[in-house]
Amino acid sequence: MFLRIDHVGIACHNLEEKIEFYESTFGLVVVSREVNQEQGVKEAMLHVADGDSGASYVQLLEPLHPDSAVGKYLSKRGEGVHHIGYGVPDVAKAMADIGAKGVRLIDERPRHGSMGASIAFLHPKDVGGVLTELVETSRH
Ligand code: MC0
Repeated sequence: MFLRIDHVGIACHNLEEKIEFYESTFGLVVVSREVNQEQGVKEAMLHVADGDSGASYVQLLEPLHPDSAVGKYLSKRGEGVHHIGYGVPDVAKAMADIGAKGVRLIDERPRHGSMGASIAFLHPKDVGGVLTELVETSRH
């Protein structure tokens, strides 16, 4: 069902500071920056590696406002890993298959994600406390 880990989403208070840290400490390179109003985030994708089934990234996330998903997460838990995004070949099919197993889907239909991907979230309470994202992308 999963092709790869597409990205690990990391919540932070200051996107520019965190980009600087990941660039200078790990030598990662920002390949995309976006503001996603629907998700309430300003985010950057930093390329980690390429594999046969596509690339993987670190996604740094700064909330646009305190009552957004990432804003609430930061105030409750502080900075850190916010979610894991798995690459899937067909997000609608993955949603149907996983939903049929009793895992709550946060999204009723795929939404717009980073770098043109179609995404959907699974409820962390049904995935052992891990907010899980399904990512369908044609990028490699
Ligand atoms: C909240 N909880 C989490 C969590 N966020 N657990 C693990 N990981 C997370 N990231 C837990 C809380 O600790 C709490 O547990 C319970 O879930 C309810 O949390 P809440 O703070 O009351 O917040 P809710 O219920 O209003 O919303 C939580 C929910 C929400 C996961 C449904 O954050 C959501 O819809 N997330 C999906 C969208 C999202 O995260 N967008 C931002 C990334 P306790 O035990 O205290 O009750 S957008 C993105 O990443 C895009 C751009 C992309 O990848 O391309």
